[in-house]
Amino acid sequence: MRAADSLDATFNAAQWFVQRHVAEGRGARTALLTDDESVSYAQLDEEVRRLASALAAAGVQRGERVAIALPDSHAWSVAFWGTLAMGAVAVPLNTLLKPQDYRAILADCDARLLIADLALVDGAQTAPKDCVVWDAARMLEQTARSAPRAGYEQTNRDAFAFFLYSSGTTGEPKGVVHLHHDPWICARTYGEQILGVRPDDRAFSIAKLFFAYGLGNAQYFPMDVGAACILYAGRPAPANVFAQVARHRPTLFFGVPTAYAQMLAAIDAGEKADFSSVRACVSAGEALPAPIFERWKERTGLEILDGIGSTEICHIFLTNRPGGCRPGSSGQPVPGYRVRIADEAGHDVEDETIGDLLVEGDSTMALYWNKHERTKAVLEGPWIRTGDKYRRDADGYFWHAGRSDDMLKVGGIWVSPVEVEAALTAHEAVLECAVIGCEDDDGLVKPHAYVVLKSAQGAPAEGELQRFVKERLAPYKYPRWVTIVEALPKTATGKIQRFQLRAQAADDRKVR
Ligand code: 3UK
Repeated sequence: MRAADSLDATFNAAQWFVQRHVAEGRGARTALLTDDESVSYAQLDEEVRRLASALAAAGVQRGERVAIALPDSHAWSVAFWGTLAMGAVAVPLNTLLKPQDYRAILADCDARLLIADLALVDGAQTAPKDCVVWDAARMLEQTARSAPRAGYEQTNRDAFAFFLYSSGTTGEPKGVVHLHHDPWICARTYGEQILGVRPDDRAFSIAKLFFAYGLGNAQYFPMDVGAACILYAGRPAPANVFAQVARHRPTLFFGVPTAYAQMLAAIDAGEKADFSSVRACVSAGEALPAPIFERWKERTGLEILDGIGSTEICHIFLTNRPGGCRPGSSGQPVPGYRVRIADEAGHDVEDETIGDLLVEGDSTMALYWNKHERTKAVLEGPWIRTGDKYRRDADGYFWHAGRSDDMLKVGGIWVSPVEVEAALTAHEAVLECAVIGCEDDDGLVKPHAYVVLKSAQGAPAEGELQRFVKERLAPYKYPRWVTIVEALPKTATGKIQRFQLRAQAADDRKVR
């Protein structure tokens, strides 16, 4: 399915997902539900147009980047759609990062303006010199003060709409560039044909809005049909999630495998959870182990639809369907996407043979910003290489078989072993180290560090190396296990042989 076959050349995603509902008489419907308010589509549309004016008054031009570092909230939604409404480009930022990460991203995208919760991001410390910084209060003040823009900027359907930063193999940020038509394609494909999103749905996502997964789950899928988005600013610990579900009664629930495992542990420990309002549970970000699917079904009566998506493809392109789940698999292609598995020469492999996954669909990114060579390495005409190894069974179900790089998915979020190794090596006691992924008791991958010390005398105290990494990197990247070893396995040329370590680690733990 191609946008070019269905959309006018002029198309603004904010107009489609926000203003269209007002124009078609659905303005009174609820767009956003938070702990303290309910926001209608009419109110959101007006605030979006006010912010669009405020951004223009602050000097933001069409095509320039507006970075957003806010918790999931009413303000987040106004900031995102308001930026698109005036033809500028939204750059949602992960709120768990460290100052050096923000500095790198804000410089790379050349942000003209940063809207930030200053408790999360210190704008003065991280924003480039000519970048205007608004804290959330300032944004609300500017929005209230500005007259609503008359209409939405008439952008091209192929104009840049938002960048989503993803992590590269050495931990460097990669800006994935999406166009105005991309979320529309995801809504026509996964949203419409797999979820069957309806106007009376209420969507709740554990994955935050700054992830491509969360953005579709709790913004553009519900907003495609005038349904409600439940936005929660806090930490998605099981007790908080259960409280949100009890309070807002979502019909669509989106999680990641680690969150389902934590919720199951909480339920088994006696915490009360009532998922009776939910008609579909979704999991993505990393493979959902079959035992978690089975236990969730036992406890809640609900199936979890595991699907694989990527920041580059915008949302899910392979998925299990209601009633047709094969636990442990990623299901079958979402209508509108073509999926193939290729061998090293680029030829399609036979069923049951592992190869490289390639996907074709019209929500695929335009490019990696400022990364021309990286772009060429993954895009092949309309196809994109996901970097995943897959096999297809005789019934057409796809099974994840690992990554072609060393990248790890931890709690559904990228972790670069190279970045964790660099952080560990900065510790005075560490001579060298290697980080690999090991499975925990739920079958979910977490980082495991193998460390060679400079001297046995200077051994760091228990937990010291983990604390050291947490201080330097986003906390979710720290190694859950540290093993001190005499030496690391190496090739004749001195390269660390991660596969040897993985085999070695498999003796005491199950390893990927
Ligand atoms: C891995 C999976 C097995 C896989 C995402 C839904 O995760 C998302 O995007 P990212 O860019 O990562 C993409 C990579 O993550 N992966 C994701 N889901 C699964 N592996 N089974 C799965 N179900 O390596 C993929 O290439 O962070 C997920 C929607 C939008 C997204 N961006």
